[in-house]
Amino acid sequence: TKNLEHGHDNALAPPIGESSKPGFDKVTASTITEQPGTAKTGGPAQIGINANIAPLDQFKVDPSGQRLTTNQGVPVGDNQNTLKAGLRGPSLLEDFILREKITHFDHERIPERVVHARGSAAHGYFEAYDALDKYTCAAPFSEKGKTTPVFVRFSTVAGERGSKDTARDARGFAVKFYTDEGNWDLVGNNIPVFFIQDAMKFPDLVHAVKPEPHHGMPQAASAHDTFWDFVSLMPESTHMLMWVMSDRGIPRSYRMMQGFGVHTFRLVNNLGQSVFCKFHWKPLQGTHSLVWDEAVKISGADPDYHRRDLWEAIESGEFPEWELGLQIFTEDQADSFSFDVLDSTKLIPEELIPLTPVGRMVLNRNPDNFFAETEQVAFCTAHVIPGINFSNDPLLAGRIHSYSDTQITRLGGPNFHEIPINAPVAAVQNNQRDGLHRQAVHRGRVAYEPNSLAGGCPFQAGTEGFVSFPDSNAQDKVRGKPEKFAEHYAQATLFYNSQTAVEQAHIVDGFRFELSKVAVPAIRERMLSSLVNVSGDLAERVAAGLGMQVPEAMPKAMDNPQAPEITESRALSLTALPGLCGVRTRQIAVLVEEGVIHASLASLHSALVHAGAVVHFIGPRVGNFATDSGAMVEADKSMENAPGFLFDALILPDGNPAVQALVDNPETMEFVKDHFLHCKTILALGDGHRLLEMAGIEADAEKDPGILLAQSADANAIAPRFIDAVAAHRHSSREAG
Ligand code: HDE
Repeated sequence: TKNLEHGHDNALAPPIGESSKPGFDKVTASTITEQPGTAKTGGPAQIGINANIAPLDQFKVDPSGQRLTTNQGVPVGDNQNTLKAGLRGPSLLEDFILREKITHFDHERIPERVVHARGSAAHGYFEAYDALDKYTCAAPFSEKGKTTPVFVRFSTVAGERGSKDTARDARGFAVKFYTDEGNWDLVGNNIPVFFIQDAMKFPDLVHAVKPEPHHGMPQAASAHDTFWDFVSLMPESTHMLMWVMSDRGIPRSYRMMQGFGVHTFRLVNNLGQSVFCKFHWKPLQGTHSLVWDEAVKISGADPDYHRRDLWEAIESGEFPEWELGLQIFTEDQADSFSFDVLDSTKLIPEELIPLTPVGRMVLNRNPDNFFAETEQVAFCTAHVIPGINFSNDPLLAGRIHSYSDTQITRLGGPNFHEIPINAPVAAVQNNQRDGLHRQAVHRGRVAYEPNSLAGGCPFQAGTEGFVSFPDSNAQDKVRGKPEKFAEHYAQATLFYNSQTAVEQAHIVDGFRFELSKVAVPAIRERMLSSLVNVSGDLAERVAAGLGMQVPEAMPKAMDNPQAPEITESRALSLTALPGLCGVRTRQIAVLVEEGVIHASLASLHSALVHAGAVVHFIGPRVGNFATDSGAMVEADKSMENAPGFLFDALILPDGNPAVQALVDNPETMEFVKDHFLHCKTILALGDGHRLLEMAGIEADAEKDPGILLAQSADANAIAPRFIDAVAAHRHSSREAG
């Protein structure tokens, strides 16, 4: 079973009664309420069992102890040799075994997603803190403690399926809730705003950012002419550009990103009353990012960096967790804002509408099969359930069409909802029939409604069915935009002004790098003229980095916009969410060589593992090294196969012969220097100080709390300080000067 395979007794089920929310009552059972015996579930949900497991289990294939067969179940005796007319004779057309095998192989690939092709996913559950029936009748929020199974896929946007994980890009954050009222997909990003206001522009945006069509370059990168040509002509994209050029564009981990539904949605309660709502996921692990040099290097050494991180965390039982918060607001409030809530290039500052925490999501199980689950999962913004409605955001409108449409090509027909990962836990009953790859075997002769021959079944659900909120809005048909959509800069400025000095410097670096890759000077200049409208400081610094003069500001679409409500918002800085997980899952490199002092490494190892960090011994090669005590320490990675920038922190060991051997190894200095350059914590023990000195790194605890020195004898005492320093993620004071 999956349990045994992963070695975790609790890998399948949500941990009963565990909650990060103080004062939150213990949950005693899944409250998923499917009907007994539905085709999909085969029975009622069991206590503590993620209700999406049993249905998927029906389709799992386990070859252990089984003989090889063709797809028709015919046993295959020889899987090595083609059928031939004589040993040296021609192969025979008759060989149906060869032909079936090759034919299947020839068709193994399906089209990749036109955007968000590169991604990784996991199973888990959502648990409601409280009943939210005041605002919505949506199933996941119907009872305190209710759990709803989820499948979540994270992705980059621009790169192709095999592209690197650490590209500068927005990240997809798509959540499929398998609720007892049908599937609800919250298809969000790690950035709360978008590049464009209207779906009409989406194909243009994507064509501009994807590899240029004549030569197919660059891969998974926005740093090229067509992207900047387009966005510099679309000032509405400026706010989103600020986010993507910031550290949000290079997350440390999928587990350390926020998620946002982006659009304004509607919640509707049982009385038919509605409020507006924005969805926010906040990671318990904190929001953390890479630095650009690190991201570039990682993309070479480990293009699967984020995929591996998510997989390993879940395999090791470190289940990533997010809190769902809602910004709930009325139409009157919406009307009073200086921006339009139907404009997806704008966010609602949390100072205006604070978040209401409504539940938590835990990812506790890796997929069994990447293709069957992660590749074939089909998210769709049209997948809503009673209690969740759309707003009139014109970007959302296009999405409601696009997602199910794109699956018809990608998944080969209109029956993709029957693929196990997409099938709802709630029973499906309707008169839709046939089509490519139909799995269901519908009984009877009735596939129409009204009917008398089947007793009128399936019957309309009436008031229990999905009701679209009767948004009264009778106006003339028009192609155009509401007035406030014409204001393009206030929130870009708000974002810039809300960042720390280091974050601002990274935004400058992001723009400078990307624009330096733009070959046409007029595009660089046009973009700079747009940045002048965001911040004079930003424009000057980017211009200086490009060796250009700051041009005249780009004329604005709106001369006298309503003044913004606030000029700074703390929540927009990554530092606002430092996380609650300390060093859990942080990757620590400990350099080893023949003769390292064993005792200090052993005590640090035990303190770090106890705190939840993942410790790797790294040598010039993998394998065993004898320590001073005669005990062996095994290097599980080498400096060649796992360069320094893949780790969160570094320990330099004590022991003269070991340090001398490390000095003599040509890769050591780069390993140490990258940790320093990327503002990571380094602890040097005893003789290991020499390695720091050789790398030109000065230890000054006042100036840089990320460089620690200790003698071997003090390893125990230094451990808590080291752990605190690693938990700080990065020591940016080093970068500042
Ligand atoms: Fe998507 N988007 N999108 N998008 N999007 C797709 O659907 C689209 C937008 C997002 O892990 C596609 O199944 C249009 C905003 C995610 O499988 C496609 C518009 C946001 C994923 C599509 C947008 C997103 C997609 C490609 C503007 C954040 C990956 C393959 C009108 C709120 C889901 C697919 C997964 C995927 C269309 C804009 C998020 C083509 C037309 C805004 C996370 O249907």
